[in-house]
Formats: sequence, C-alpha cells, structure tokens
Amino acid sequence: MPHLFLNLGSELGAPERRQPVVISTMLTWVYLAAAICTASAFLRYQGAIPNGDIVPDPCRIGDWPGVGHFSSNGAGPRNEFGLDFAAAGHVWTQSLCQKDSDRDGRTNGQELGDPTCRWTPTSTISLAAPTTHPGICEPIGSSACAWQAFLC
Ligand SMILES: [Ca+2]
Repeated sequence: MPHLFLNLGSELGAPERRQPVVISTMLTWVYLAAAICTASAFLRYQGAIPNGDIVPDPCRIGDWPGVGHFSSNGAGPRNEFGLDFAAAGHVWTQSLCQKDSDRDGRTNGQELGDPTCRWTPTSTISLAAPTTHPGICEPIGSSACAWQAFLC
C-alpha cells in the first residue's frame, strides 16, 4: 500500500516530525465525495424534468438515472439534452420541452411524457409514460442517428 510522508509539524512551530498518510484512504474519500456530489446533482435534476426518475434506458431494459449524460450513472460528458438543460438553467422550460435535443424527430416533451409542455415540478397534471431518451438519438446506430457518436 503506497504511503506519502508529509511534514505536518514545522509550519505550526511544532517539532518536525513525519506522519504517514495513506494515499488510498485519501483517494477513497475524494472518490466518495465526488460520487456523492454527482449522485445528488442528478437526483436533484430528476425532479426538475417530467418523469425524470423513469427515463428509459435506450440500451437495455431499465431506467437511465443520469438523463443528461451519456453514462447512465450521470457521470462523464453530457449528451445534447444535458447541454440544453444546463443552458436553460436546469429548468424545464417551454423551449426545452419543445426542442428535439437528440434530433430523433421527437420533442423532449414527447419523449419524457409531457407532449403538451404543461408539466412543472409542482404541477399535479398527469404525465404520459416516457417513451424514449431525450438525449440519446434512437434508434441507436440508425442512419438518422449517425451524427451521434454513441453506442451501447
Ligand atoms: Ca428527441
């Protein structure tokens, strides 16, 4: 296990001493902090879009929690919907709803179950079920989606 020796005493006027700091422990905490921040961000954003917690996974049966990213866990580069959502201030606007971020011929609202763009985070309107992913052009690999460098 790698160790890093830091001089922790001399700057405080204390006698110079060396203490081992286990790098793997530090990296674990950094990783956990980053993972928590990422998870809390996309969980917060799920509530900011219609059906944000049940967006279908375009690659397999299941959901895609990190809707704005090319990775289902919400890490890494944003997809076109994620970029548009960020540009809208992370708010579900009429413009964002009516836009076809992934250029698959369906608006973001149609894909997320809000075809009339009436949903807000506090509304009580009934949503349709989400049909497809708003940030990943489907069918994946089709000629219509050839512009998108994404494969399952
Ligand atoms: Ca679309």
